[in-house]
Amino acid sequence: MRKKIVAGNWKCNTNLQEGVELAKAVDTLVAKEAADDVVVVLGVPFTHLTKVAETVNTNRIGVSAQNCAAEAKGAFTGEVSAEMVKSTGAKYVILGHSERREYYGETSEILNKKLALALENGLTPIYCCGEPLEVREAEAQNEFVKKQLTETIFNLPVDEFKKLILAYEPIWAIGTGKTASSEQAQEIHAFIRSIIAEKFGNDVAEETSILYGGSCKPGNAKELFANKDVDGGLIGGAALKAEDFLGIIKGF
Ligand code: 3PY
Repeated sequence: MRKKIVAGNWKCNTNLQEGVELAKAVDTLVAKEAADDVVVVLGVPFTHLTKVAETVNTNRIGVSAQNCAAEAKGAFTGEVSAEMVKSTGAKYVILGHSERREYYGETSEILNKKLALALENGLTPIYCCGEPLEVREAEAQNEFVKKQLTETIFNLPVDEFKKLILAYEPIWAIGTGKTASSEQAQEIHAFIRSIIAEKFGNDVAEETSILYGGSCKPGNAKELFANKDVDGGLIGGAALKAEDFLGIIKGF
């Protein structure tokens, strides 16, 4: 049985104090109201990792970075390595988010280095893929996503691949209020699972959790998560309010 996962991506929001308050509120609500079989992850800014990991019950809530350096260590001013992330108590790292690809020029080559370092340091990558609007309009989303995966995570040995969580995030649905319809989400999730099966076999494909991201909210989580190939969500704006985040977790 593959895992059901709801991961928040706070992006560049909240100062440290606000972040700790939010983490506390999520921790309390999750302890009281969330189903035990849903894995909950908080993707917080680097500056918050240690404090958030000290604040939440890390047996229940996983802490995630939103990025890590493509180098292990050295003269790379401003970078935060996978080893540093791990040393804070974080267990996950979001990699390949479209905002990183688009605004910070993260290519498949860079992402391969980040993936290798994250895995070497025992972090679980939450690996994002997804197409921009013009690709969706040209109905070329499957080829686009396949290329993103073929150039990166499909190069991993199967035992490493099995450690990943995938997130499909259509770029046109990120922060726009637009959501892929439940059918659109199911269709591409099923496609992603089928290409994982082609590459690594059915058993691996069946065990891989594929999250949906892009304007997922309490109001649409239930419908999205009801799809057989949607195993949870990577949540942007709605993860910044504890009640909304819980509402999404309860979508299962
Ligand atoms: C969004 O839902 O806006 C996201 O980008 C989640 O990562």
